[in-house]
Amino acid sequence: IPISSKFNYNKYPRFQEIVNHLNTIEKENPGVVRNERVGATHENRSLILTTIGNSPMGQDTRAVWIDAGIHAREWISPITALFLIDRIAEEFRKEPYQQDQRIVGVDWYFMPISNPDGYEYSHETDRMWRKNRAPPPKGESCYGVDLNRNWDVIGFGIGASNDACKDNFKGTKANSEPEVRAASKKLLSVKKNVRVALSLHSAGQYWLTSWGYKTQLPVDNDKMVSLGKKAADAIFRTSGRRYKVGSAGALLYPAGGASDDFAKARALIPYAATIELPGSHGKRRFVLPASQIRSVGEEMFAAMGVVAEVARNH
Ligand code: ING
Ligand code: ZN
Repeated sequence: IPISSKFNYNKYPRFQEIVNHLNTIEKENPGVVRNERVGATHENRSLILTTIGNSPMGQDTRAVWIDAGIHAREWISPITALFLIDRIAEEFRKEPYQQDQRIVGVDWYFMPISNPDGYEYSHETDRMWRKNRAPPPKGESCYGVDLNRNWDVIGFGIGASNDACKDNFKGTKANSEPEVRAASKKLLSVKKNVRVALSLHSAGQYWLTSWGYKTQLPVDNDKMVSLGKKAADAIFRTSGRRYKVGSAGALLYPAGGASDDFAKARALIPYAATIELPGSHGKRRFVLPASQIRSVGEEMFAAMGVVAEVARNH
């Protein structure tokens, strides 16, 4: 069954609609797709890990890890993860001679919506909300921690704020947030076979390799950039969009405590990157028309072929 008939990818769904569709995909792909509740948010929403693959237990099949929706207002991120889950599951359903062997040759771990409280808040109250909805620290009145500044890894605190009212508030300490605790614990538990870790954000069309916390490049920068360039080529061939490739700290701004640096420095995943998906311009840059969801999904699926191939051969 093609994905098109199953879900409306012409609008941005609410959190519950995402969860419902993940459950539908799980039901329709027994033995291939599995959803697991790996934690709960401050407002008690589920943090979901979706696993795709049919490799026998105990076999060391290479894997890819993808988190999405860490930032509330970057709506294109969770819906792209959902599209990829749909599209990858579809690939597993095909007859072997029709399958993209790169896609079905690895296991996939997705955290498709890593900040459900913030996502819902950005739908209901403040479209430009970025953080989670952590209650204010003692003696303060502002809500929310930047979940891409809270991971317990070298560089924590760099390019982040101590001020609870700022958009890049790092939290009272590393790993203070339930969303980060759940994701990082799960990544550490599956890291053995994971070769590529990606974090989906917006906006700006960048493939940003680690390090994020400093401008200096890692010793294995070349191989990470080379994957980024191959992925950017696949994207360009699919949609005509151009993504810039380079290290996050050098190309954007140094920022520590992000999920990609955690994947590389703590989970020791060889390839780590943050992908800035397309957006609009200026103040509304996180507001991408819903009519673009499918083309972003298709270009990212094309990139996933390259990612899976590298993961499998590393
Ligand atoms: N951008 C990322 C951010 O967290 C980033 C960019 C990632 C910088 C990793 C440094 C390290 O600020 C968005 N759009 O969130
Ligand atoms: Zn972001």
